[in-house]
Amino acid sequence: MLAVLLDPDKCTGELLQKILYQLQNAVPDFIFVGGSQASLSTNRLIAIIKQEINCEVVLFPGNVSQFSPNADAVLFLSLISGRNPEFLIEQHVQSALTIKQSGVEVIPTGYVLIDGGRITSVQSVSATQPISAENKEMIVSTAVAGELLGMKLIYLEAGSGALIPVSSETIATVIDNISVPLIVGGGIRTIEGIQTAFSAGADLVVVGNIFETEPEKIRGFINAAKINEAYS
Ligand code: 1GP
Repeated sequence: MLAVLLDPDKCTGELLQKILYQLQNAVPDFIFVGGSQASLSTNRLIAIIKQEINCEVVLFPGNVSQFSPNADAVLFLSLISGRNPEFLIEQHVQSALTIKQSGVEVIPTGYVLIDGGRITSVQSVSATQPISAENKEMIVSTAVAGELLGMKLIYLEAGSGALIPVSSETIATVIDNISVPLIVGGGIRTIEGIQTAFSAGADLVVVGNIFETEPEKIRGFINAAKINEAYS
């Protein structure tokens, strides 16, 4: 499956119009909404998406400010590759009652940041170190720890705009060791890139950055993911 990631602070004006036009013609499995920075625009973007497109909207929040009761679900992310309590539990405590009372579906997600060849926003904002892409043992142990802690999804993240996406070897090794679904994202810019991740076993691939500069590519990616789904 494919999720198109929209950052509420970047997807505005003419770019948003172009993105909506694409999404009206090819609907992805999910639209993820989120970014690394605090945002007051999440509600507005979700309202526009809901008005224009028939697709599940899943929050992929960088922090508590990005929660919206208008989403269909929220990835309740714990940055388990890092050692910063702010993103392991603090943001969760701050948002727990609001999220519970909203009735929005909550998906506990183990979020694993892997070095993607450059310092990405998630690394700098979270003030955590990514796991080296070479350190397969640490990556797998972290993913399995997330599963054992009860997380329902594991998300292997190279960081938005990463130079090097998570490798197919890493995806395959993690898949072999966990029994919850696997999300993969960060630095995937081509249809071949999503196909590589699917072939390695990713259940859901997230693509965002490339569509901010080339929104006209959205339809092609979604159609390629649907073909892949049909044959898998
Ligand atoms: C980022 O995994 C997502 O958190 C998607 O990455 O923006 O590089 O596609 P890109």
